Amino acid sequence: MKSPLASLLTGAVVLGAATMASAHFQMIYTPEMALEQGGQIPIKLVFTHPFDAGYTMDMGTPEQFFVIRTRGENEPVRTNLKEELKAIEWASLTNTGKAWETMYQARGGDHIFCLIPEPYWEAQEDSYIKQNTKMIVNVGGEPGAWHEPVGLPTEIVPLAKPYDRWTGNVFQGQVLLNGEPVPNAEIEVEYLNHQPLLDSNSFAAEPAVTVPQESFAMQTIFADDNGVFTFGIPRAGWWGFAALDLEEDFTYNNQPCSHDAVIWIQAKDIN
Ligand SMILES: [Cu+2]
Repeated sequence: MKSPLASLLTGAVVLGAATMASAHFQMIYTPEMALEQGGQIPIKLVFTHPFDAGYTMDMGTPEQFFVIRTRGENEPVRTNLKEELKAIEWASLTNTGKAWETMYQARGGDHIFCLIPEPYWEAQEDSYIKQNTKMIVNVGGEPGAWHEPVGLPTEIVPLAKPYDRWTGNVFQGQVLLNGEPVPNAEIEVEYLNHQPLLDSNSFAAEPAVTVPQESFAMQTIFADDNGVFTFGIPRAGWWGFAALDLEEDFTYNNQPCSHDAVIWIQAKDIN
């Protein structure tokens, strides 16, 4: 977090960034996080601007993509999925970007999907962006280890099940860097506002909601002294949380790199 003075000094830069309608978000998407039963589920990896289905960035080859399956007291089973990925093109409303897909055989319990992407060069910010991302699928309501850290370099550990939130509940998570809480971490929050169309690898043109003012497209919250953040969920659907720039002086190819952590939740209406 910048001090007010630092923000003043870098005002020009901040103003430039503020013209972006919404934030970069790494997605690991599948239609349903809370499945009744196992089976083949589609997984799409897309680096995009989910609120407005905006510019979709070209993903490189992921450094790692794996899933950890946990179920009751059973030992966690880690499966590498990187070799299963197939390259696709994902169409936003304004462009097409390189993305990835695979099919996965889900069984009972929690499946913690983890992506460590190749950093993305963001020329507008003279910086790389690396968003380590988690998305958790549960099958059959069987308990798993959704609340345990995986051990990613940057990670959001959920303090509430990401797949069992009603609309109106809160979601809490703890932001970690190398296993340690990140006090006052800045977190951007976005709603997946355009339905992903899996057959055509694109977003639906129609948004679910419209904003009263541009600030609402990408909400900003801060974690507390323990790296814990709280968000009240106003609407059913997918919400993404991106904790930004968690590691000071992190670099890639001798350039600055924002080392981020992303997690997704899927909320349902209570009725
Ligand atoms: Cu962006």
